[in-house]
Amino acid sequence: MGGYRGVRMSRGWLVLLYWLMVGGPWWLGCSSDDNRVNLKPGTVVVRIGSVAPLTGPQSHLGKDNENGARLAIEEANRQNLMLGGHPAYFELESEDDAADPRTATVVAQRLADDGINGVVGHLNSGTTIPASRVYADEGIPQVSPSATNPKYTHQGFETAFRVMANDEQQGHALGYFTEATLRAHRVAIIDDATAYGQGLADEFARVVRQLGGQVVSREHTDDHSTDFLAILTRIKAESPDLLFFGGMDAQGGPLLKQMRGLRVPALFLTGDGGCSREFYRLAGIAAEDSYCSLPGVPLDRMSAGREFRRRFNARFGEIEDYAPYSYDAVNVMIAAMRQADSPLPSRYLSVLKHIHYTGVTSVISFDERGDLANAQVTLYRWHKGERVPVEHP
Ligand code: ABU
Repeated sequence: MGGYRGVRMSRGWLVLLYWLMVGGPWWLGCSSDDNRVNLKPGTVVVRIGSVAPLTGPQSHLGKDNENGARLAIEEANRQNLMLGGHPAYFELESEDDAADPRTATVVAQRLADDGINGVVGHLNSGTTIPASRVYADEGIPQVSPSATNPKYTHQGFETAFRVMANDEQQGHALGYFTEATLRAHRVAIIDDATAYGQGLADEFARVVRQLGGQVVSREHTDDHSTDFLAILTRIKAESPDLLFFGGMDAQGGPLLKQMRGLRVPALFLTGDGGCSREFYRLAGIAAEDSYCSLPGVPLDRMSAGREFRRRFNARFGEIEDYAPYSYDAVNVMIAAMRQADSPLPSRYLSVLKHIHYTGVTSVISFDERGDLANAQVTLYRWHKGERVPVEHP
């Protein structure tokens, strides 16, 4: 016990000494990163925040986002990059917002007060949107790897960017797939009343109606419920061809299982929040022949996708969902810092706006709002436990 305390104290003194020796504006905030004690004098420490739910029913997705960001940070540090004539050392500040809007703004303010250089996140639209005002007020670039509600980039904040399709694009793809490919004209819709789930469901309903389909039932739950029997019983009475769920995998899986238990024969379709391996784990065999969408093209068809998968698997295991996007979100931020030759938000933000960066998931450049230019969406079917692309760009 005493020996352990001694080691901790001497490390603390080393860090303090280092502070005194190197000091200055390059040291932005404090960190528990032990690698700092080995840094060369004059090193610029660049802190990138990753914010996602790391506790609760979406923690598997949050951890996946964090791991994608961490892989990018680790690889950047192996490149011995220089910024402003100084060696650059990148640190990940991983934060848990528990998918809660209020917590998200508290976390965002804390990161801003700590002088974070940029933020990757948040995971959910319902947290990303309120947090984006904090980052905008502080001039901190924010790149979301997974929040798809259009409002995030439609608020006029010059600090807000996203590296995947938004829900106008996803809702459009889902609506066309329903009407033109599946030829399912009578649809029932359930959403979880969140910015993501309800927003995507609204867009899906709009496109279905535009194409001549009929919304025979429209139901809302919340993002905590686990019992959908009453809603499903009402929907069964309408005999829909297809049930669309706007929400996340933690509810989509049980919902589909209960739907099949009630012998509702309709096709099942959901968006990216329910297109994960966790969805299949929760729904079990009921997930077979159900459909879902994901922004982007299938990873194995991305030019650097297979190689990314190999590196990620070796470091963290299976990809859950959005890790390639959080990896790209960090890297596009670092690319902008390198072009600006500075990690300071006031210097690299203008470069980020006009960047053209070849990532794993796509060639990343942003439109005037901060949305991904040339965004794409792929539809998948679950077949023998695998997510098989059925319609892609
Ligand atoms: N895009 C689905 C999950 C994240 C969100 O937008 O809330």
